[in-house]
Amino acid sequence: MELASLTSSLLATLGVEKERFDGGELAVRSPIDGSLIGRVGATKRVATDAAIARAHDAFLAWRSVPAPRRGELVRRFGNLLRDHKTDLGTLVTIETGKIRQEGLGEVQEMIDICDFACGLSRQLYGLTIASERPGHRMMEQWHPAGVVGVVSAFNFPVAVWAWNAMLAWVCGDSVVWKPSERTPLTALACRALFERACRGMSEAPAGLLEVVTGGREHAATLADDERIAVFSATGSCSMGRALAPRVAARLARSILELGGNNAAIVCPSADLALAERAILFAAAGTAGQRCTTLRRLIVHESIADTLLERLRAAWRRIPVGSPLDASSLVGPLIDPTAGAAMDAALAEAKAAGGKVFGGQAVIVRGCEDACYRRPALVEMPAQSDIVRRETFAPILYAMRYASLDEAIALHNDVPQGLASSIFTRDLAEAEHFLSASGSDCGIANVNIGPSGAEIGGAFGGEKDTGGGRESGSDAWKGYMRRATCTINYSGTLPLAQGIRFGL
Ligand code: UN1
Repeated sequence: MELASLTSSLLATLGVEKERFDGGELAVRSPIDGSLIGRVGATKRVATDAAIARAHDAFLAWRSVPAPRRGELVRRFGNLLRDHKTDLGTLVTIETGKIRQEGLGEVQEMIDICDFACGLSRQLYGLTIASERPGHRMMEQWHPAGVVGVVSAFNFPVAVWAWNAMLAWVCGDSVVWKPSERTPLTALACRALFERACRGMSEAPAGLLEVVTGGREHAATLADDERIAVFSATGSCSMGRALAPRVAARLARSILELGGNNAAIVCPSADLALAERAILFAAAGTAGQRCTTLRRLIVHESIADTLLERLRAAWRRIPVGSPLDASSLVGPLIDPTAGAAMDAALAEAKAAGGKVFGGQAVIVRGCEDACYRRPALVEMPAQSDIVRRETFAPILYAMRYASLDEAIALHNDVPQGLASSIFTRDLAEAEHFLSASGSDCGIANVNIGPSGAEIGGAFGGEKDTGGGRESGSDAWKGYMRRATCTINYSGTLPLAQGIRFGL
């Protein structure tokens, strides 16, 4: 079936009306074959303003609905995702080009965060704190923050939005979502499913989810708007650099999840068969287009020849092809610009003394207008500028080390600080890597690759990655405001710090 008709039948099943993805000014193309799969309207400035106003009104009502009832809405949404996992997962594949397994995995990640958020809706705990004054009690309360603006990227078009939106909703917030202009169709599908979840739940006000479609200027509008209390953005470091100062200028809160330049250190004691499998998934999976993709390999010199030979053998066998074909492990890059960026990075690596293996363009029959590349493995003499930059493509740079201190120094010597891993069977090496003087990333793993995190942990990273935390653990606190409350039941008025003040 043609991708356009497959897309429209999936959208119809998911409840999206035809006029929403037909006839608008934004052309949506599938990276699978470059064909047109929809036309979405760009939200006008006045309509964006009205959407934020509706979201703000929704917040004013929603904040007083008991949190477990808010969790019930998220539970309903999660059940609809279960019912439509295959449809939405296929749409993710068509719109992003990720393979079917990963499209389904992305929807599973949404279902998981729904479960997590639903449980969380009964656990938005505050502390009780010992007061220094007699007859006083101190406590913390967590209250809804307001409207959460979510700007999401093409590579995880729905899961990362779900990390934000599910927490926001159970926390009593409303959401205005600006999806990537490359992936608005999956966003429309999520909105349709969410509207279905809201039906039959009288407490759910209209405006809990507003979707605005468009480009950078739409993201900037959200960043600038006083009514957006929390601005959560996922994307490149340059996008973060452009938007974060605008949010800071109005003293509002940002949650930033920006670029990664994730590395793995492979130690002499590592289980090489396990490391090889982990490296393959982390470096080549999602065609190298995860923020957590493995981009740098730091291998002990005693095992480097063996491991790199094994990896070259694996790289030679990676099936590149249409992501709808069950035998493909690597699908297309998002667009020709991404392919050109990959080619330019490989040329720069070569000029810096790199030995490039793979990376060639692949012509997939019937998909000649798309951009397929073989994953590249590049042995580098040093961590040169190109290695220190994030190229959003399947390029793995390999370097050698002699001492673990040297490896960790190399590991941390990049601007980004998202995900990291070490492969070792030596406990002391593993602990050193996880310690304060080890990996400087927000995610540090032992004997698994840097990508494919579970939703239960807080997700995000340091340095140019932006410092934000989303998803599990106590990331929910970023979507609420904290009130420190002191209650005096003593009948007298002792002042803190023993101050005496009175006539
Ligand atoms: C991203 O690429 O922005 O850990 C998110 C992972 C996924 C999420 C990636 N769970 O790779």
